[in-house]
Parts: sequence; C-alpha cells; structure tokens
Amino acid sequence: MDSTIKEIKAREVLDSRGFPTVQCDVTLCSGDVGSAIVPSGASTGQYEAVELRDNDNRFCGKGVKNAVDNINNIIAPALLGRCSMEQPEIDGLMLRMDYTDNKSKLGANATLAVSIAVAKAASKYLKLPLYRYLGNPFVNRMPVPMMNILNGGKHASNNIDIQEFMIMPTGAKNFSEGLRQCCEIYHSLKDILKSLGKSTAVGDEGGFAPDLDSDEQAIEVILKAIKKAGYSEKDTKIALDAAASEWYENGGYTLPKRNVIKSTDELIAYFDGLCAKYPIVSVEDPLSENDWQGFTKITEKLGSKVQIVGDDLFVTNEKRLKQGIDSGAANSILIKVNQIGTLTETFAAIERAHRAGYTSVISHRSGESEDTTIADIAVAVSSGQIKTGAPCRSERTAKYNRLLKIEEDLAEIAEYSF
Ligand code: 2PG
Ligand code: MG
Repeated sequence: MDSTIKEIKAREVLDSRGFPTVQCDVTLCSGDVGSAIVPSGASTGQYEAVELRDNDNRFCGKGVKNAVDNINNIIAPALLGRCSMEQPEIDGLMLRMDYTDNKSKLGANATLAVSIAVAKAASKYLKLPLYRYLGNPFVNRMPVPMMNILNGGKHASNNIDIQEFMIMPTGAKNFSEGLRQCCEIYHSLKDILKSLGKSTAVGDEGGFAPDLDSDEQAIEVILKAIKKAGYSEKDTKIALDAAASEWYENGGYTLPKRNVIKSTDELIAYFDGLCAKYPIVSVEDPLSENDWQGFTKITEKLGSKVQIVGDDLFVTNEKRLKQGIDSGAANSILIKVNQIGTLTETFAAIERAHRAGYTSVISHRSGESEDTTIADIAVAVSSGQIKTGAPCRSERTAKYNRLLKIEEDLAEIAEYSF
C-alpha cells in the first residue's frame, strides 16, 4: 500500500540553545516524507517523560545518539510495513516496546520524533494540511498568542524570578492583527527599556531579559509598552508563568534570584494581589508540581476570574490531569508534546481537559527548532491559545509564520476569540 511506512531514519541535530536534539524522517511507499524535530525544556517538570541524553563527553553530556540509535535500530524495524494512518496503533506499539511508565527505555525524544514524523507523512500522503489531518473538516479556531516578551527565571541571566511575562491580544479581530499588535508592543518595550538604560538582550524564548527592581516593575514596563504602541489594557491582557517548581525547597518557596522565602499561602496572596492590581488573565505554575493542595486553594480563590494553568503540575499526562480535575487543581493545562512523548497521549490529555471544562494552551519549549508542529496542533484541537515566545529568534517566529499561513488558508471561516 502507498501509505505504508518504507523507511525511518533519525539523526542528531541542534536545538535553539546549541544542544543536540532528535530529528526523524519517515518515508512512505508513496514517496511522501514526514520530518520532525523534538523540542527540549530547561525548567523541566519532575514528572515529565524521560528525555534520553547520552551523558558522555560529547556536547556537555547532552548528546542524543542513544535516542537516535533507538529509533534506527529498535523502533524503525518494528514499524516498517505499517500503515502511516494508524497513529494510535503506532504510538501504542512504541509504548509497548518501551514498557516503562516514563519512556526511560526508548526515550520520549525518540518516540515523539517518530510519532510526529509519522503523522506528517500521513498528512502529506492524504494531501491534507497537518491541522486538518490531526483535526477535522470543521476546525477553524485560530489561537490567541500568549507571547512571552520579558524573560526571567531559568530562561535568563537577569534578576527576575518569574520566568515569563506574556501579553495576549484578546481584543484583536483576528490572529494576524493580534500578532501585529504583539510585535508593535514588543518593539515599544525595547524602546522603553533602552530609554531606562536597561539591557535589551534577549532570553531563550526571545523576550527581553533586563535587570529590574521587582516583578511589579516588569508588569509596569509592559503596560507602558502596550500604551506606547497605541493599545489599552482592555484589549491586551497579561499572562504569567511563574515556573514555581523551580522555587520549591524544604516545604517552602525560595525565590532564588532575590532570595525571598514564601509559604504556599503567601505565594497565593502574592498572586492574588498582582491579579487584583493588573489586567492578568492567566497564571501558569504559580506553585510547585507537588503542591496539589496549594493549586486547589489558588483555583478556589482566583479560578473564577483567572486561568490557572498547570504545566509542571500536569506534564501533559492524562493521569496527573485526572488527579487535578478530581481535586479542583487549576482550570487549564499547558500542552507540551515532549512532556509525554507521543501524539496519541497528547491528544488524549487535551480531550480529557476540554471535556472537564479545562482550557488548553499549546506550548513550545525553551529549546526549539524550525519544526512548527505545535501551530498545527493548536488549530487541530481548537485550543484557542498558543504559547510560543517572542517575535524574535526564528525558532519562535516559525510557529507564528505557520499560523499566518493557516489563517490565510482558512480565509473567511477562520475564527479568533479568547
Ligand atoms: C515553560 C516552558 C516554555 P521550558 O515552563 O512553560 O516556556 O519552559 O521549556 O524551559 O520548560
Ligand atoms: Mg511553564
């Protein structure tokens, strides 16, 4: 059959931080080729599927030759001859071959590269854009960008503890307008930082990474940039990713850069205060991945007006998400394909979230590449939100550019709303 997998070939390539990652090409008997490059995080959650690294003397131990070999020598022979359109079966077969809970045998970087490349090959065979192949004939919802324009935490060498300060153009009339607004705000932020004598060097996700007096000052300069660009707090909202798992130690939170110590309740009160004072619509990982009770508390307190997003808390894992749904922890899930390692499991988590009334935000990692799969996934699942960095660094703009093309394809049926 033409849709049958004829060849699978993996190799080691580079991500946007200069670390190796896995690329995989899947060729079908028809000659169609699907190619994927997996992303990689810096503030990784404890419960993420295992990213296999060689831990030898190449690339500071970060080589991925073992993951590449696992694809070429173990996964490929098992998948040759299978129909590329059997995505759940193919992903299921890899899960069974791995037989661990966290993909530590084959590596989630190996399974994900194959999973995405198979889907892309099948979509090419069917002559469908990826968002249609993964979605359905009716999908038409463009995501609102959750654009990280000021970086701190593990993504930058400045003095800010909150990892991401993002803008969301919720009042724009369509995706491309929203993207334009974000770019204009990004450029006015640069001008403002320059005029304050602050650094305009950028962090891993392309946002500026200046030293500032406080988190509040970071939000204030962003609000100024919104105004300077000609927009208002009515149309442009703020989202934060605290990445607070990075702060957790000995039962409390130590914000490392300022060396401030807070309890769960104090952190909740802190975010409550920020949300009351500023137009913040979404807060990701305000607490650590193990602080289930804290997450339930903050969701009870803020969840009716603010999106509380679980990233390290859920790690795109349906089981952890179920625990969250059962205990009222968070009301939204961040989706990162490499946290779980196959498309089938990713889609199961999104489906479960939506059925429970949770929103989903499709997300990049701090280590990225020219691969734009997440843009198609955001449209395929009608997520309505995408987090993919600043309009700076081609690995970030590649996703925005892909979405511009999708919006053009959707033409008059495209929808955009928050
Ligand atoms: C996050 C991500 C992406 P990393 O915490 O949400 O912004 O960072 O990829 O480093 O985990
Ligand atoms: Mg996060």
